Amino acid sequence: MDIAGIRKLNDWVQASDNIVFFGGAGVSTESGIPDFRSVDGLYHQQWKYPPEEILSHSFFERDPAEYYRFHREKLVIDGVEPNRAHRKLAELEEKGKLRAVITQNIDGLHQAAGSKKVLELHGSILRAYCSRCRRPYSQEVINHGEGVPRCSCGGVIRPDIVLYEEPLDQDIMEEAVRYIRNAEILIIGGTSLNVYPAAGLIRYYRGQKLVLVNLSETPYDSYADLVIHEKIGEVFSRIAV
Ligand code: CNA
Repeated sequence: MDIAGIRKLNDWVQASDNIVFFGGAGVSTESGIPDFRSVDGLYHQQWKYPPEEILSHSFFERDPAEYYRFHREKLVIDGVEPNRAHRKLAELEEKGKLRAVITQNIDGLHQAAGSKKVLELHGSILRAYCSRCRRPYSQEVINHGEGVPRCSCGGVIRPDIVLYEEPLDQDIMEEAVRYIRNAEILIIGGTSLNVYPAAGLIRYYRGQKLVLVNLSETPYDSYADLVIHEKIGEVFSRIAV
């Protein structure tokens, strides 16, 4: 355990009321949701197509039945609960220290933990809408139904997530940029920083306290002021509020 690194992070957190967190799939692995790129992540499992292809706009249009098979088997995990990282972030916000959580995750676990200001760059599998008439639907039809869910207008109902090849919501991106640009401490955790444009957000940070908490190395390790290669739930459980 990187005790010195965690102590430094804790000291910085105690002294600040302007922390922003930016995270990815690694934040939810300790809740039992596999990420993409770890050894036991989705990229290393046997599936007919690579996840990036199934989770693309063109694949969804071409073969929604196969998409939904993958979606229900791999993206929807019943009974998951927020872990120590989600909960600590919610507590830091509640105490007025953390301004926003910016996440690439689509699992809704930050909100489940009580976080209020959550910017979901890639949407959420807890929302759905018709791809033709945009009528909203409950998550039940996409996550627990069978076959390809259809709207009364005949259109295919889709999850409110950003598929590969689709643009990110510009309003959310701009808000994320504002939070990052004005942050005193930017903590980045549980992300391989491989997926753009989300990973590019890091360049907007102008402070002196860029913290990376990630199990494996990232392309940005050398930019950070503090790097902790540990499980994020364990690191955050040692941060006082
Ligand atoms: P990624 O590319 O799979 O990277 C995850 C990173 O987290 C890796 O570098 C791991 O080393 C690291 N990691 C795994 N577990 C931990 C842990 N306990 N503590 C610290 N670090 C850990 O995932 P990214 O988020 O970088 O990639 C972006 C994609 C993945 C986004 O589009 C997400 O929507 C998508 N995704 C989301 C979920 C989810 O919502 N929970 C799950 C799987 C994939």
